[in-house]
Amino acid sequence: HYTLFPGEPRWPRDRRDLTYAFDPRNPLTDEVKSVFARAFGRWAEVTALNFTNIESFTTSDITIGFYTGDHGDGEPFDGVLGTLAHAFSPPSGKFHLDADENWVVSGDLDSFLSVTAAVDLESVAVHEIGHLLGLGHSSVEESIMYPTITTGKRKVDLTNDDVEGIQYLY
Ligand code: TQI
Ligand code: ZN
Ligand code: ZN
Repeated sequence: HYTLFPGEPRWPRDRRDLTYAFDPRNPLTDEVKSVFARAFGRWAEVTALNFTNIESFTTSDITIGFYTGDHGDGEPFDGVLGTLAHAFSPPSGKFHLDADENWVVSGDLDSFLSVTAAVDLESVAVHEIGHLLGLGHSSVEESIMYPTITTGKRKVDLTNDDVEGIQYLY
């Protein structure tokens, strides 16, 4: 079953149109940006939430960046595997990814086979956006919010449990 953060934090009712921006210090390809757009889309599909990519990193609701090691928030990244990414509960909007991971963007099976310790970016993004919106971890193994991911695997489809959790909040 899904869980929520203590106090059930969520984005306020009058904030259904949320903006996100990428840290200008790590310029990303359109392909990488489209992976995040797809990941947001999976949650937008089952809620009244809308997500728009804007340029301004200082004014967006959600901020996304790739960082290595200690990046100033007291939760340093740790190189390949271990911690892959973290996101904070509403209304923080901070979504950080470990730049040292071997992120797989295209998601096709061949890219997993050829990359050591490959981590599927879209799978991690869908999970972390769940946290950004207020979901904790789930005990349902197939769910997006289950706290384990298999390297070289892709898990991007919301389960009923994920949908029930997000629809309770929004
Ligand atoms: N990062 C952890 C996570 O996102 C950070 C974390 C631990 C956390 N406990 C938390 C965040 C409680 C919010 C609330 O779960 S991670 C997975 C999964 C990670 C883990 O790098 O370990 C995914 C990132 F679910 F597979 F374990 C993405 Cl999908
Ligand atoms: Zn961080
Ligand atoms: Zn998690």
